[in-house]
Amino acid sequence: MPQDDVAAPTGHEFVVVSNRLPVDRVTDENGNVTWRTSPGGLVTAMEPVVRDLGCVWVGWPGSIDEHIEPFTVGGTELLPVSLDATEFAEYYEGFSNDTIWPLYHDVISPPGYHREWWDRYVSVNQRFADAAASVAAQGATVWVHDYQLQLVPGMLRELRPDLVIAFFLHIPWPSHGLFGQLPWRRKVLQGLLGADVIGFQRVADAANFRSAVRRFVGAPSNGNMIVLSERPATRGRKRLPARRVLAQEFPISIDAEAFAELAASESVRLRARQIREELGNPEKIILGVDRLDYTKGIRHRLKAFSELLRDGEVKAGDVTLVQVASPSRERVEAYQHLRDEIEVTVGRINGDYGTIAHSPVVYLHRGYPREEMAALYLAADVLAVTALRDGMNLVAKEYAACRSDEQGVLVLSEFAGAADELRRALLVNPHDIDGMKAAFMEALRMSETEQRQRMRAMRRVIFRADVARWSEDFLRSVEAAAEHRRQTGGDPVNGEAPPTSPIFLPRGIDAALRRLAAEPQLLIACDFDGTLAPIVTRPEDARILPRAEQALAVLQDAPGVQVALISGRSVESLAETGVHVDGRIIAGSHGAELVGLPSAEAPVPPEPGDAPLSDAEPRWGAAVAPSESEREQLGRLMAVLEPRVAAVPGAWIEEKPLGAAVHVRQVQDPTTAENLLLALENETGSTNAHGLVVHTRSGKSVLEFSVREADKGSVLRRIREALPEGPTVFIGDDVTDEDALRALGAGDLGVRVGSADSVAEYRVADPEEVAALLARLAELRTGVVVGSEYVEYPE
Ligand code: GDG
Repeated sequence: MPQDDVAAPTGHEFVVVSNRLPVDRVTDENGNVTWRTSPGGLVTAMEPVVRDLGCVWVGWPGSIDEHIEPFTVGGTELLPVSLDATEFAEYYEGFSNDTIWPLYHDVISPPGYHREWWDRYVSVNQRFADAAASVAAQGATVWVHDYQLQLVPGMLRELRPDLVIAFFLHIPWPSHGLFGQLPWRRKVLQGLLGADVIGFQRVADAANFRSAVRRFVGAPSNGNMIVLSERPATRGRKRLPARRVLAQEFPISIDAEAFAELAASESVRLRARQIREELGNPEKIILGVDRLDYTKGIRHRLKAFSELLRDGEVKAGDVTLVQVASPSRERVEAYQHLRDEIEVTVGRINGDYGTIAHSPVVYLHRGYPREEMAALYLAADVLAVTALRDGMNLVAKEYAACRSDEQGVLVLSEFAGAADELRRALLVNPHDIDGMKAAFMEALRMSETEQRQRMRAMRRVIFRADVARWSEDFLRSVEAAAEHRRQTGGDPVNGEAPPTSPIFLPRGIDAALRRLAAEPQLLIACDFDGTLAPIVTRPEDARILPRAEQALAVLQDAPGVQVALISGRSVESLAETGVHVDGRIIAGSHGAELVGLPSAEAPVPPEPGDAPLSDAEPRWGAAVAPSESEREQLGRLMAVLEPRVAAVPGAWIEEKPLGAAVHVRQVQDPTTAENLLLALENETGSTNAHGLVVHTRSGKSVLEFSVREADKGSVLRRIREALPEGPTVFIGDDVTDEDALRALGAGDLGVRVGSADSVAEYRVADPEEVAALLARLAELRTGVVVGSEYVEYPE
């Protein structure tokens, strides 16, 4: 077996380890050897990171049975790890691509379990670990990539406990039912758990992993943090202290700017026009770009397309499907079958539905330079990503990044990680052929305006969450893990005060918050009393919880986020509590008052202690000032309320610009309080003798009267209409908040505080939990950690 030269580059602070080095060898006709960057998901994603950080990259150079000295390409030092023919067949083609790949992609193809493959996987992983250990400086960070090297973190920890070890899995993690098939499941988990941080593409992947760890290793997790107990020294193995391992999703992305620039170049645009011409100027082009892999759903896509041709919904010449299928794993049997199957299908479709002038499917089994890919993206009216399972799918993101003209439709499988972020794609279940056909037709017929709206929203997501942001987020977590180790020696118990009173948020809400945090535009609307501020006896004593205020302040400063307070209180009374109103939309008196809408004329926000509102001087503009008849009604209302309320000790009237509220919280006897409210309701009801036309609403120990019809639902709708399109979070605790909760739609998030009946999807117990929820959202949106309380999300 050839010996690797692992001695050359030494003492690196940052080491990347992946199966394949990010370069391909090119030999020209004179026999000169050069290296050029190789295509592929991992390489595309890591290239900008490596370019910015500088590092040594450990990996296999792509040739068999050859020893290659370390070399440098574009400032990155490359340390080749050799593989011989048996290792290539058993470690790479066998265990990696014929066991783990199909198993982790939900056994779309049956995985093979062979003990000799496993043995080879172990020995090759050890070689990678040895190579990385030999070039890493004391305390360096080593970032290991992907499913071929799952044992490397554990091996590195044994060799070099000083290292900070990170692992990122580019492919999905299966449910524990499937993962449990693997005969070496515990060893794989233990290998991965050598890392300090394990990154996954999707929330569900990370959750599946933690669940497998609980089940097969017995290690519990606290939220995203897995807690490993100490491993005592045993024969031949040293003691490993108790540690914690972060297992969390970090959805990978692309260098969106670079793709946009490439697509904007004159040569690429010209080439896009040429492509259309070369295809005979069809009305519409559907494009597929995939490695030729059974996970990508190419067969399902072809089936849907061929049925559309059969049904006469599309015609050769009008619509062309261009399928780029880059060669992949060609010696693995399942891939050979797939290729045969696809090529037969393409031939059949073209034979059945083609004409002399037009083939409905243009199938290209080769790789192309990036410029050509960008030109294809520009030429395509529809991009079809119909993967049956896909960690992320960068092609989907690249397409949107290239489309600065905001045209083009993305048909995207819900089983690709990208579907978590690109919610404005036409999402499809690729197993549902009829559904996919309908989506293709919708895409082909979509108006330019709708294409623009959808594409613009997707581009915002991609440009904000680009690959730089991905690596920053990941490396920030790695740095936090390193800092924790420095401070505590890694011990999760000694180093850190255990959380005293963990705050639990409802199951599933964290995933919803992550999704919302990634939206370009977001409205966060909250009720005040009982939601942001604990209920107190005297309404003037109510104060927003500091943590909630801090979280709202952070959110409000984040681009694309709008904060709104929607309260039953008058705006004036809300301002008197000291809650910040600057830069926020404030709906008072259940929406009868509305200030701070971005399009409205800038109102003067009230300051606590300002003179109270007077009829003669309406400070809130026309939206609030009562009309002549409303003023008259207000007079009648007070004439009815005042004597009756004055007769009940503890009851009092809160005057509002457009109504009044009668509070009975301080009335000693609940029956007296209830009787007063009942009497008032009768006196002001529809058949009252006072000529009153008022709207009443009862809340907690309060009955509200308004001379103008308003409810929190209508005002929430009004606020949404005035803002750019995006989802809404609404949180409220009272029965009057149900109107707002009912105004929410798909993609929004409704949270009810307390245990009363509600249409809300989620529930939290009290304002403390609301504060924790907002803090979590602020952290996800901005990275700013608000408050130090520990928040736990039970699964
Ligand atoms: C794995 C996971 C995850 C393809 N053909 C050509 C070419 N490509 C480029 C694409 C894209 C990349 O390769 C493919 O990335 P995908 O994400 O679509 O898929 P996988 O290769 O399966 O990648 C995947 C990814 O890792 C990253 O974590 O998203 O889920 O399976 O960038 O543009 N590039 C060029 N010529 C080609 O012919 N130049």
